[in-house]
Amino acid sequence: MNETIEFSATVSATTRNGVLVVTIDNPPVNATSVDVRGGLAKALAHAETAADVTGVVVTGAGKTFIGGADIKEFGKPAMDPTLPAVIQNIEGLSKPVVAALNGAALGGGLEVALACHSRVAAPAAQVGLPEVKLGIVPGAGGTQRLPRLIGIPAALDLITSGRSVKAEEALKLGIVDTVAADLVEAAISAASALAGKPLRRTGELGMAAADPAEIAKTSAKILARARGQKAPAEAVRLVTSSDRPLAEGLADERATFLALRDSREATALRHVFFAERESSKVEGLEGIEPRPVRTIGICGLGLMGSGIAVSALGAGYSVIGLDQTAKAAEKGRERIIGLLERNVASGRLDQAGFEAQKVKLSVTATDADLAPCDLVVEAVFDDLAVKIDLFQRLDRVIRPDAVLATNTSYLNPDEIAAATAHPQRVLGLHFFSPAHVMRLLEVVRCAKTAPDVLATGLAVAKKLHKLPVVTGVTEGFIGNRIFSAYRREAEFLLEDGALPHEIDAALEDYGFPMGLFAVYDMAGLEIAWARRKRQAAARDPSERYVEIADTLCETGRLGQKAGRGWYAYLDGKRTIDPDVTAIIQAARAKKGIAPRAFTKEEVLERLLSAMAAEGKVLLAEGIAARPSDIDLVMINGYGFPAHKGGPMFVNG
Ligand code: T1G
Repeated sequence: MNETIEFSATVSATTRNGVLVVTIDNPPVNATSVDVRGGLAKALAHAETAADVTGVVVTGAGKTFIGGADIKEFGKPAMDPTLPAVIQNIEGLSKPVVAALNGAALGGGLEVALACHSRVAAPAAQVGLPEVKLGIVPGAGGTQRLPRLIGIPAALDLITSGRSVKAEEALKLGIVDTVAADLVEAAISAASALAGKPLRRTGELGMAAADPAEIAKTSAKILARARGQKAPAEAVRLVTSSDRPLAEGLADERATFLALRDSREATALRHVFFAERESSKVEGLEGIEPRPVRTIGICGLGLMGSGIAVSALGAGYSVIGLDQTAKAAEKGRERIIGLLERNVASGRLDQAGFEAQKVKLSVTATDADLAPCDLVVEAVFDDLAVKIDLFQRLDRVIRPDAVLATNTSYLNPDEIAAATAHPQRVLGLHFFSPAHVMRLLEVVRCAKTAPDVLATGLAVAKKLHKLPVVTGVTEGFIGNRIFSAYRREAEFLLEDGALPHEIDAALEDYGFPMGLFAVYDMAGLEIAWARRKRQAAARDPSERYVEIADTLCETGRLGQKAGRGWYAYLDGKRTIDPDVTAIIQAARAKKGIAPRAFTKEEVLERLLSAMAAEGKVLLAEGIAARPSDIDLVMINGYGFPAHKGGPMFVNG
């Protein structure tokens, strides 16, 4: 084997059969840092002049090809060589350059590959341009080269969604030319075969004809979905105008990228990106091994339990479902199988996957059948006595080292744990409904939860592809504590002069998919009503209390299912209900409040401040470990627009 040439600290190469095989080794994801860019530039210059080099292969060390530009360098002055310059060198090299995609080629990573003259992917590789998820657009040729390679419609879909595609789909789309298990060998052969031949330079490819009406329709849909975000709109503009001269398109793209990179929206989304990677780092758990989990028991196979089961089966766990009777257990199985069948119908799961998951599911009405479980999650009726009784029964059938998790939303897990033989093995896993869809998982650290049990909860959350946020014990944990505070402030606003639809409009303009009162109606008013009635005796009479929601419930306005709540639902359509307006006006008069109009800005200011104030209390109480955790909970559990960064970021 020829000697290795070190072009920089992170870029080295060896020559094999006349091909310079360049490897990028910049852990953890081979981001195109300034050292990587410099090393690549030197390797290309060497290849151009070295007589013994007929072609180049570029590949990555580890499990990622290139994870993109180094997001940590954003906000710092750009250092030469810039990525577009390196990419220009690749495309313009006189000798063939072949990308050997050993893993994820994302953002700038795919842009490097697009400038290569051919692309070979390993079967496990994935490619994508996720920049819009960071509030920016591709800044190194993606919006100009990808359409030239796969056409404007396909490029529009990938760039505005930011989704990644696996190797097989990339092959079908024409992003990669070959999928090969023996990756580098295949890439070397491809480079040798291209030596001395005219090279396919992506930037010089003609643009495949596309139906303007189709493009206009797709673009309109994307803009509607963007809900006012700038990046998707700019991506649409750049891609749909990419049939102009390459240099012009690249200049426009770069200027747009730089402008967006420093925007509030991009800063917010970068905050969320890093927050998501921070949330599973829990102080004091360094070096603590989670307990092995292979079989998960799920007690209660209703909406929540069946969702958790689907999530667990999808992650490769065996699942034993328990319900009160054989009939209920069988009904639960049908519900779970039905959800799996929906995954097959939607293409999210193939038939083989369906069969493999189905055989890993068993259901029972007999507690003792849970004996093999390493973890048992209860999702039974949210009543303390019911949960305590269940956990005490489970104590008698599962191993002492098995982990017990409660999915309770509002009960005190410490009280449940205290009733068991081994409280150290109890924690909360608060899933959000539907549990097989929602990423957020509040991992509740009870007073006695053992460190390795908490580590087990985090490890299971990661395997379930959930976003874990650790919370201490308080009523409603992080999410519902903040939600209660923000809902309380919204009801104060009603008394002060605003109306439900005005508050909802302000929230939807801000980027919430649905306003608070519309969500309230969808979830139903009775659960909050029951909790308020439970708390009535202990309520501090000096505290402001709004009776409007109680009046609605007392008059049968229990929400969408009842046909009326905060709104009226005529034929399912949500409409303003003058009777509700009258109830609100009467409540104001009863307290002698002279109502005033509120602008959307004032409504938002009050609601966002209420969220942030409650967040600060949760931090002071040690319930939340860091402000960014609170942002993640509100974004992933309550519709807070990610491109605003979260209530703590906004008020930071
Ligand atoms: N820059 C800097 N650090 C990054 C990074 C990046 N692009 N990607 C990941 N990290 C860090 C991450 O913070 C974590 O750090 C560690 O790597 C492992 O990440 C010009 C301008 C590649 C699929 O958006 O999707 O290119 O917590 O836990 O699960 O047009 O990371 O260990 O300290 O996610 O194996 C576009 C973002 C950038 C891809 C690997 N690229 N990254 O997943 O590891 S903008 C992206 C990912 C761009 C160009 C534009 C994933 C991954 P720490 P991880 P993973």
